Amino acid sequence: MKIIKYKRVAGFLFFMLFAIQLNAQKLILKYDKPASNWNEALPIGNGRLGAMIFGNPQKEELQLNEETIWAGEPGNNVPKNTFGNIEAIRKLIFDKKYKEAQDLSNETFPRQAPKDLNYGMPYQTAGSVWFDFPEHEKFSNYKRDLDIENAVTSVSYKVNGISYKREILASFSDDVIIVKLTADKKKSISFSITSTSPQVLNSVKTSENRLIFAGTSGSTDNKIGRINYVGQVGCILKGGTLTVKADKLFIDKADEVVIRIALATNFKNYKELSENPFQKSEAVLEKASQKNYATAYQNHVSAYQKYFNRVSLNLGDSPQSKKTTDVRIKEFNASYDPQLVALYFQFGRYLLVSSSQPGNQPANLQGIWNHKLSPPWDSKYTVNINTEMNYWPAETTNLSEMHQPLFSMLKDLAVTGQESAKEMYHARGWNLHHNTDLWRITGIVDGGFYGMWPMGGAWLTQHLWQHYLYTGDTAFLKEYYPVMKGAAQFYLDVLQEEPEKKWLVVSPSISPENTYQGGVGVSAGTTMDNQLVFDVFNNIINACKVLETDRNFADSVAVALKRLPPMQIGQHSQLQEWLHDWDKLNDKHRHISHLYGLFPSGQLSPLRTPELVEAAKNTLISRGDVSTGWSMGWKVNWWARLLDGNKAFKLIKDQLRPAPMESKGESGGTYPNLFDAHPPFQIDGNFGCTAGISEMLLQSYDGVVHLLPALPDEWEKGNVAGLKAQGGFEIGEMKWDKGKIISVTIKSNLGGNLRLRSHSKLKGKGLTFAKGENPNSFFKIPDIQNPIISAKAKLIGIKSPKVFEYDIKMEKGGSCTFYAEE
Ligand code: FUC
Repeated sequence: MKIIKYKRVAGFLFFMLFAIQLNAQKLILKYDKPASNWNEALPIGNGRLGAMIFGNPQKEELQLNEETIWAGEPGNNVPKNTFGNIEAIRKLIFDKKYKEAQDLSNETFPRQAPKDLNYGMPYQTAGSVWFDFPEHEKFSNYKRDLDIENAVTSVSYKVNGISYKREILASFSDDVIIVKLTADKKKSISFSITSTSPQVLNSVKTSENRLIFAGTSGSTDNKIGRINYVGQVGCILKGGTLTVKADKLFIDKADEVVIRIALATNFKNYKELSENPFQKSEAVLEKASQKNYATAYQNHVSAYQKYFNRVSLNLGDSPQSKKTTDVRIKEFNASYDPQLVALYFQFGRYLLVSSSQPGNQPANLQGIWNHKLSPPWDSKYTVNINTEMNYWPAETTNLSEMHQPLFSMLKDLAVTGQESAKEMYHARGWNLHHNTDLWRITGIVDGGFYGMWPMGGAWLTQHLWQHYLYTGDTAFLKEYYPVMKGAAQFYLDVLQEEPEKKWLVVSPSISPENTYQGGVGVSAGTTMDNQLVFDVFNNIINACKVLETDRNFADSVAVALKRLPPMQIGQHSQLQEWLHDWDKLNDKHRHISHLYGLFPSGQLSPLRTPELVEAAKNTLISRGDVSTGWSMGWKVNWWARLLDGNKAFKLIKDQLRPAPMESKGESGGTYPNLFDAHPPFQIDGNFGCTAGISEMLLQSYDGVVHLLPALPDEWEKGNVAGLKAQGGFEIGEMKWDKGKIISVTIKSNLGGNLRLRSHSKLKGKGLTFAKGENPNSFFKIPDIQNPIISAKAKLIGIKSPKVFEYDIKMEKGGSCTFYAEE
């Protein structure tokens, strides 16, 4: 009896150990070699500070970023005296003189920034801090990893029989980068520390016991670099000695060393550079150095986990998860490795927590990680898809607070954008075009083709309304109402009556970066613009209702809303990209902007607008799968909205292909460090695909919370917890097997009717079959006009899966659990 008991206990312990082991393996990126290039180095960040860690035993590099180190100085880039030409371009478009319209746009806004303007400033690196271990050239037992459950990276290896370890984190609680160096033999740690920077103006010196590096950001176009930064490196030793020379710290025979790097700039806000970076970095370093490493580590981990631990995802496991991450990426397409998808998903959440913290700058094209002075597309904010995509996972993957930096940038843009609205369009409110930067520019960037898109405010303000729909936070809505109103005012003023159907349209504009005839993209009433204005107007009308304010304004918006063009289905049975049926059959362009209506907007639904959905699907098929990283990330979301889990998974496979070696192009993938490749590295694809994985498991739009809407065959069994839905609902836990829900618990933060859509029949307390319109005001369905369908289109109808819809009355703070009906 006793023996059996012991056996059981031992068995249980073994199982637990194995489970813990497996669990410990779960959310880790691991490698058996140092990084040989930047795309193999591992990112850490606390929202403000970022570092890429290379893990080379002999010469460790910490490539550093601080989110406000941008070239240039305060100021907008709005061109003067262009309104006349905008009016002339409008006339040419309505006279069908499209080429002339494009020419005039190019002439008015040349491809090269004119002398007195700039086309946006680059985000820049501060340089690197280096640790030199001259004797660590030959090493064995090498391991390097990034543990995204704790937000810490480690390197370990052996030299001459001594085991060395580095642990590096970007502290969320102390606002410094901390490195802990240990060895399993006393007096073994001897190395030097220095810093280098590619910045033209930079210096490195030492004080009594610190390394101090400083610099000034670059001057470019007609802008002078005015960001000054100071970094301070302090060391605390156990045993050994610290000596300083001109530009180096020397540590000799220490048992253990903890290094802290503080980095600050003079940036106060987009118009003021009045902070003192030396004093700031000194104060932060001194405060952080009071804390011992163990406490600092604990504080960091709990500050990070407060956000990160809200969501868990298990899609299954396989022996692949024992391999190094680079090998798993190489083998992903030919292997069964569902855990890599969960890791990639959680890595996206890790990146958002690490690059976007409340009170800071939003994540730019590379989040916060960039080693260049002149990075691709300046690593700024491209808002005709990229910046928005960065924030798609914010609400759905339960990281609502990480959305805040985007909102506060919007507050700035609602001020700076008044200049472009007034000067270029003689309009009230505010707008921006397809780019902005630290200085909140709102004028045209990259000339009269790429830049002729006055829709940045329309798209970005969707995030304000979405945040409200997920959180129900009316104080937030009130605070940001003026930003939303300013965007709506702009479109009320710029809409033009087109001559044929008398619809109201934005003119001039483009369907982002695409053309409908050689070199010509400028036009009026593109489908995406119509969809965006439709959402801007609906949001403001709904916001006025919630806040019981501005009735007259809402009424005037409602009048214009009725005059927007309907969506159209063209001769190839496609969703028309332009007001006229100009779409090319062989078009493989990476932007499929008119599918904005399908995702992220909720204007199209397989159940409610089947013809439009069929047309959108035809468009998506004809554009093909493989494209830039962000384009594939978007496609995952679209296929999820088309309820095709297997096709969405195919796009995840494309996204998780090893990234091509070329540093440019339109065939994306994933680098060994799990960063998305446009190529080159661009972080939007990480966030887009993370959002897409979430969208495959849970959707909330179309009046319902849809459970497991697009589950691929490969994820037959799994569970997820913590995903969020509109109306303040949250998945407590959802388990499925053989593609069917076994059980689901849903929590309600706001109360109200929960309408569930499920592919499995459910049973449980409080469940009734859904009837009529969802009374929950967070689930209003937009009133979509019937499409105009070309006589040449051949729609064959789409097959929608059989679904069950239920209503449950939820109490605020309550939860409910349902099970599959056998
Ligand atoms: C848009 C895209 C490009 C790139 C750039 C940053 O212009 O068309 O592919 O992602 O943004």
